[in-house]
Amino acid sequence: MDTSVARKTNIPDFATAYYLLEGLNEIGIDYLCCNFGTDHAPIIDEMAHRRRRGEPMPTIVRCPHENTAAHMAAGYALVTGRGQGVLVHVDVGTANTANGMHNLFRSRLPVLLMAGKAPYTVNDELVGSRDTYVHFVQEPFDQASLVRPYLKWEWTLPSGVVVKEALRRAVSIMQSEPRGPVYLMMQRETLTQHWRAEEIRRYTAEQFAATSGGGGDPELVAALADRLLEAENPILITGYAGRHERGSRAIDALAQFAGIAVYEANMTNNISHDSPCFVGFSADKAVPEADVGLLVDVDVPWFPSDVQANEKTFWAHIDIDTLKPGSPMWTFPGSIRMQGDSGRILEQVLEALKAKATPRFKETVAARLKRIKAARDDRIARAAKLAADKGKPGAINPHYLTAELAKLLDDQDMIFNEAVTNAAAVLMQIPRRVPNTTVRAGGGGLGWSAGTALGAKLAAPERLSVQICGDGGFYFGNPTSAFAVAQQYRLPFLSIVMDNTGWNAVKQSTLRVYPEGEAKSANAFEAELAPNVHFTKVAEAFGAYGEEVSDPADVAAALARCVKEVRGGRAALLHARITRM
Ligand SMILES: Cc1ncc(C[n+]2csc(CCOP(=O)(O)OP(=O)(O)O)c2C)c(N)n1
Ligand SMILES: [Mg+2]
Repeated sequence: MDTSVARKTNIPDFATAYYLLEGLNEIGIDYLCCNFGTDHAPIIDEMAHRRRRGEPMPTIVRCPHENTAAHMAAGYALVTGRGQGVLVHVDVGTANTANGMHNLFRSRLPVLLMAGKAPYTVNDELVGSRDTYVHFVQEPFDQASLVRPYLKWEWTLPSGVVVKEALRRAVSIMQSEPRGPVYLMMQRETLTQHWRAEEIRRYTAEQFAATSGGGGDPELVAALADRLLEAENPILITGYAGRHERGSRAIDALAQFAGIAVYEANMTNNISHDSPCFVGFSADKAVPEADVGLLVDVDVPWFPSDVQANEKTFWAHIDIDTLKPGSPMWTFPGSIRMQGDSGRILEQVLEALKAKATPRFKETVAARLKRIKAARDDRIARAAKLAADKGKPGAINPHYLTAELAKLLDDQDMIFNEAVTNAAAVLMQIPRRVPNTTVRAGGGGLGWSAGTALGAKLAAPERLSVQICGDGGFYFGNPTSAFAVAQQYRLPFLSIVMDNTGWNAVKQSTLRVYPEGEAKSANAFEAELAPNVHFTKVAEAFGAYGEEVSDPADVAAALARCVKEVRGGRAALLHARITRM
């Protein structure tokens, strides 16, 4: 029901907060992940008002910690492509989302973050005026600065009369490529202002579209096709083309037609790992030898400190974000760069190449595909060898554990891989066929996988949603908040905690910089965390199923029991004591 119908009642007008909720519904915000405070009194009252009147508004998910709320929006956007709303409390709630905003921004995921602002009147001049201690201490000079490095747009709503216009602008910007977070702040007095329904204009999706990524410049497309026609050793590295099915299909089709070895570099899985052209997760050895290289939707194709790129390689950089304007430094090559939808651009390249393909080209490709197959077989054999060692009691081999998990998963099930120094085991041992089903954060803020798994489950209730994290990552993820949401909103997810007794990444980083340093001599890496903790108790406190496993002989059965619980509708946590750091 829109406001024109409401006008037929005897209520002459409504508060801005009423139109805010209606506007959110109109722009496609199905869920508001919320953590409330005094700033939200007008919104909370209008929620009850709309509910009483039977009027639509987003479904509310109350999150005990904002980190859960922000990352739930990430999970939902990963699955659906659509940004949702996150509503938090003034500056302090915003600060608690900063880690999430960093991850969403770096993953190019849309979200509409909203927060109140402390009231500005103090003598009860307006409805919503300051009435409690915190109103006098919760207005910093620049609230948005807490998250500004991660925003595409921000605004303080100046008046309720433009609330729907502001929402439409916010959603257009967050959904335009490259996608990302937007932030709307609202004062209490603005939210309580009353307006007549006809004073609030609507801005329809039909007339206010978002910008999508376009196709490639035909001249550059032809130039790339010419290079591929002559290439001896072409490679393709991608990080996030697989977020769209079209990008995934286009990469696989071009790779198979032109005999291109495909590597994945962080973020998500992009083509089926069964593809004859998929060769693994590190292009380090291939980069110096490539004569033609395609960088497709990728942030970090290799670490320059480890790899000497060849100055003669012709690089084509095709990306929804070729400029990386969110990063002061970005140093990867591009002999040509095409910004746009990688799926569309690679379809153009394939079409151009098909028109030019000679019998000699086809012979070269056939020979190359044999070489690529040998590299594939090699990698698969290496992975199997690593998984064959089960480890020892108290030191389960992560490769074995993840290989056992792989046996229990369906193609559509989703993995959120926050395993840090064991992330490679997850990638190697759980081959995926469906793109965008094993996801890592594009950012570096730990504590994302629990909330993301919950948000993904909200978007796709029929799929299993699995968080795999380290013991460090488990703490960062505000697990009490995550398991509370799982229980309250019936969002069963599986949490697998790979406990190596601390922050191995911190230890390894110190060793990389100072291989023979003081920290090594003293064996003091400042990385050990509390020993003998039982993470299962955290899950159990919220009605979830918990199992602790330290003997490799018990791993398969324990995993099977946990997966069964989750498929049956109850969250579960497996605390695995893996090889110590
Ligand atoms: C919010 C946040 N704080 C700190 C860090 C720095 N950091 C990176 S990896 C890491 C250790 C993670 O430990 P764990 O999850 O147990 O994985 P492990 O390194 O042991 O494999 C830390 C503290 C970070 N990335 N994000
Ligand atoms: Mg650890």
